[in-house]
Amino acid sequence: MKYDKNNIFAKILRGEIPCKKIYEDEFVLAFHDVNPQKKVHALVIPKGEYVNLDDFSSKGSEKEIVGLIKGIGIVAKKLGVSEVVNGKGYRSLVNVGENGGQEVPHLHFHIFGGEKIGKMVS
Ligand code: DGP
Repeated sequence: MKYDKNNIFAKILRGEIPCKKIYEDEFVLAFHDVNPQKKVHALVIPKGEYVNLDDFSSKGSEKEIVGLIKGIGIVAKKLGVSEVVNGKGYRSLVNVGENGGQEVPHLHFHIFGGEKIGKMVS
C-alpha cells in the first residue's frame, strides 16, 4: 500500500492548504469537513502517513493507535456531540478503499453529529 504524499490531507498536514482546525496534538489533526453532510461533520486524521484503516491497523504503533482513538474522543467532546456532553451522541465512521467509498487516501475518521444521523447504511 503506497502512500501518496500529495493527497489533500497530506497537504493540509503540511500547512500547504488551509483547514478549519478543531484540535491538534502529537498524534492527530482534526478539522471541519469542507462539504458537511450533517450539522456537525468533522474529520480526525493521524499525523502519520497511513493510506487507510488496513494500513494503520497493521503498521501503526500502539502509541499512534491509542492517540488516534483518544483524539476522536477529545474532538467529540470539543464539538459538543459526545454523549457525555449532550446526552445524544454522534456517529463516527471510516471509509476504506473503493468499496468503502474512500476518496482521500489518508486515513480519516468522520464525526457526524448535532442532529439525528439516520440510517447506518444507505
Ligand atoms: P471519504 O469519502 O471518506 O474519503 O471522505 C473524504 C472527505 O474529505 C469528504 O467528506 C470531503 C472531505 N474533503 C475533501 N477535500 C477536502 C479538503 O480540502 N478540506 C476539507 N476540510 N475536507 C475535504
